Amino acid sequence: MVERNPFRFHNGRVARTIDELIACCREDKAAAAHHLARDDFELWFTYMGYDYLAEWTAAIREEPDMRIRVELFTSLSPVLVFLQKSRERRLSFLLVGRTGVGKSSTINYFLGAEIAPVGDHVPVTASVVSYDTEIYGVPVRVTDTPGLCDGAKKNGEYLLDTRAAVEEKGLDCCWFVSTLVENRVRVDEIEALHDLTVAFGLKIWDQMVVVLTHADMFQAADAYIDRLEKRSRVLRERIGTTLVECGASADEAHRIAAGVPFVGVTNEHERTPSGERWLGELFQTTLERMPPLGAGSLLMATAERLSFTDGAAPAAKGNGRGSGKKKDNGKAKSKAPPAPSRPVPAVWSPPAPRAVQAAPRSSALEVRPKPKPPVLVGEIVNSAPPAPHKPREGFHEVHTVKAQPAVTVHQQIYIDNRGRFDKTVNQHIHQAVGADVREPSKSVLAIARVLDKGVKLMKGAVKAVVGWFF
Ligand SMILES: Nc1nc2c(ncn2[C@@H]2O[C@H](COP(=O)(O)OP(=O)(O)O)[C@@H](O)[C@H]2O)c(=O)[nH]1
Ligand SMILES: [Mg+2]
Repeated sequence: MVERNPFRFHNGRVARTIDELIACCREDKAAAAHHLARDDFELWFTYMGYDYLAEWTAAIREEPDMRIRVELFTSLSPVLVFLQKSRERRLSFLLVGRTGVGKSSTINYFLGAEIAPVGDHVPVTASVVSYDTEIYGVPVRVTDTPGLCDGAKKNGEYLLDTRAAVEEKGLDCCWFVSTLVENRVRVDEIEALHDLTVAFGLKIWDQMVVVLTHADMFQAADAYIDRLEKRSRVLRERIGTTLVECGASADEAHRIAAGVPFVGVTNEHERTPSGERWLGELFQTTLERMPPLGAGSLLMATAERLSFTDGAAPAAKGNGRGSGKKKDNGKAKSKAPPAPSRPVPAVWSPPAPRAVQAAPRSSALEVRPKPKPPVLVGEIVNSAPPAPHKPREGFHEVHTVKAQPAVTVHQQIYIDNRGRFDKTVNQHIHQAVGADVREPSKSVLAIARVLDKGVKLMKGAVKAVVGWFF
């Protein structure tokens, strides 16, 4: 972190980094109040180049009650630092799976951007491909491994390339993508998982999510659930065996394999045949497998697509923005078991250790109907000014290409603020910066006001952090 000119408190203490500054403020609230009143922090943040924090500190000046202001400052500044750090790094996904299983389709849908080309041709040459892009200012790299599962001839260099592509800045999540259409685990797939484990070590399994596509191939919910269970079981067993072959002890292999989550998806529909909104499930699961800063980056990249309910009872009726008009709560209930109601904690506390075996659950996320490929509103390249763009109802404009040749709309993801999502976010933030966001008070409304005014990109993500206050 920054180490230029330290901040000197009037009581003689010195903070060299923002973390130290906030720690000092937490210990000595009077000193914090003293410097907040004089706008000293704002000046220092500006000097250090932490514009978001400077903006934030300036914005909370609106809060007349100094006690609340100090509380806001000490509780949320670390969160902003966390988000800023998350935004400055690169979000990195690794995709493994046979050609044609739906890797590109799923990652594009998931990230809300056309990152990897979708197609069904088998690669002629097996070489690692990295797609670098930026989503809402967050650098994103998706590394695809064509050929790795296709029996194409590969050598040690191939895996070295894969490692080089993802390890330079760290890997956030690895998706092993396979299709539900098949019941057997293919030799190619197992070999690929074996090679991958040898190349990356067992640690790659901490970040693994198994994505099972083509759920739409099953019309009956029972048939789908049955296949999902069987396929997950068989794959899990094979993963365990592979891990042992790669040098893991039997216990270790069992523990790792048991912890790998499986998510059934369909790139054709919003819901799986059993009625679950798979995108929310995949989002939640992926978030859980990521290191804290990776989760922060994912939030930052998707912040504009996330929105939050206002804290009214989640399932009983529509709760304000968005979810109310979708009228699908009832439908969801009739098809899938209702989400277990969770008490809203007054104060965040560390979550209980997670059960190793992921239990089936309903997602806390709500997802808009499947978007068509990004809607091209206009492709005006001549001098005529483009017609004013009006986002489709329920969508909002998220990206305008330079000179307005096209406007892309994405789906919104609605997150139930009582769900697991918030807990996961809090957990990540807690791990990353030790920030403990608490006190459901009017101060939080002040945060919302402040965030509405500035720091636009962070709005969704910070709301996610404090979502359950509303
Ligand atoms: N029915 C169905 N088709 C899919 C699904 N996912 C992908 N596809 C189609 O399968 C083909 C290959 O998809 P792609 O994402 O390019 O696969 P990749 O080679 O693994 O990246 C494309 O025609 C997709 O439209 C799915 O879940 N269901
Ligand atoms: Mg592809």
